[in-house]
Amino acid sequence: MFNFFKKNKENDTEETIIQNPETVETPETEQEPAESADIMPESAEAPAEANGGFFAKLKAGLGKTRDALNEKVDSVLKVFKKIDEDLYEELEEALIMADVGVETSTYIIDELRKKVKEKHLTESEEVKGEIAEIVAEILSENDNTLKLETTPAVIMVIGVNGVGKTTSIGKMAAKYISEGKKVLLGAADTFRAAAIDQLQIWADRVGADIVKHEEGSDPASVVFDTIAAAKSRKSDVMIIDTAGRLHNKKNLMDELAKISRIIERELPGCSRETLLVLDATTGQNAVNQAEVFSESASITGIILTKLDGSAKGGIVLAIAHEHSIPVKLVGVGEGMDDLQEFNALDFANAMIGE
Ligand SMILES: Nc1nc2c(ncn2[C@@H]2O[C@H](COP(=O)(O)OP(=O)(O)OP(=O)(O)O)[C@@H](O)[C@H]2O)c(=O)[nH]1
Ligand SMILES: [Mg+2]
Repeated sequence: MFNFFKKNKENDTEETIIQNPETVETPETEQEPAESADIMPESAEAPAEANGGFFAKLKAGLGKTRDALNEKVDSVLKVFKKIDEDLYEELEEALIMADVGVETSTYIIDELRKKVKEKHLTESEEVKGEIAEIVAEILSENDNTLKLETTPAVIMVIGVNGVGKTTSIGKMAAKYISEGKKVLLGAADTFRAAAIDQLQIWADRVGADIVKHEEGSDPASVVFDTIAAAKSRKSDVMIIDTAGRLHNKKNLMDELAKISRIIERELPGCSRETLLVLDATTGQNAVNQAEVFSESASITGIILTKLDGSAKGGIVLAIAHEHSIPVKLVGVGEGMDDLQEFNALDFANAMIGE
């Protein structure tokens, strides 16, 4: 049995993570992490090949969000048949309730007013397609593609405790290896021995190389050695796991900055992604985390995890619109192929399309 997560609990008292207690919400799903860490994901054996498979999975994964957003909008449209102020108000309320955020909900309604005017729409049933289009536009505002152009390319994965960093790294590694790439993992979450073990298990599962040091060692030196190994082994992608918790926020941010400097110095000009992992079940708190991490790290993209257990996927719109950070990957389950590259149109359709 692995005990990574039990350790987590023991450490809870010394944790000062970036969460505003007032906005922290209880995740809607009970996680059983110790169990899930143990089991080889079933879906690893049957990767969804066709795009249709991915879309079906995305739609299923977004089921709760879809219920929250799509159903609410539908019920408003059923009651309000004419396009008038009352309809706009009810729609805005429905968006806010679905965790889209006040600013972004207001923006969507303003855009809707423009479209209604331009197209001379009068019946509320015509509105749904327009909302879906605005949602797709918001999600396409930023470039959602991962840039992994150099050899090695570097992906640094950051985020608060428990959001799904290590799991997402395992899933990414599996994907790149299946594409024939050579993947090297760097265990720079040295805060807990169990974190290093967890990454090692993923490395073994997917057939990636790993560089690791002792618990408590300097994460920047792990990164230094990972870079050296990536150069000598000619790795295509180097993925760095980082600690989600430290004694305080300043330590965490200083550590991330130090790792960044090492990468800049040792691999100048390399393709580099700094991906912030956010747990969709935490709703607006995820948006707060994006704000805090943006202050210290040059985030190039978001990995939004646990969408499958969340009705709060609407936050993806707030993140894309209010923070201009592209969502690059989404986690829709615990299986190895449950991390998908973000596709704005598919996502908009899965969230609010027919
Ligand atoms: N349902 C679901 N669970 C997920 C997803 N991504 C991660 N998880 C689960 O979330 C739990 C925590 O994941 P980790 O990868 O250990 O999180 P972490 O950010 O590395 O955590 P620390 O290292 O403690 O900071 C595990 O049980 C994962 O299986 C997802 O997309 N969907
Ligand atoms: Mg981890």
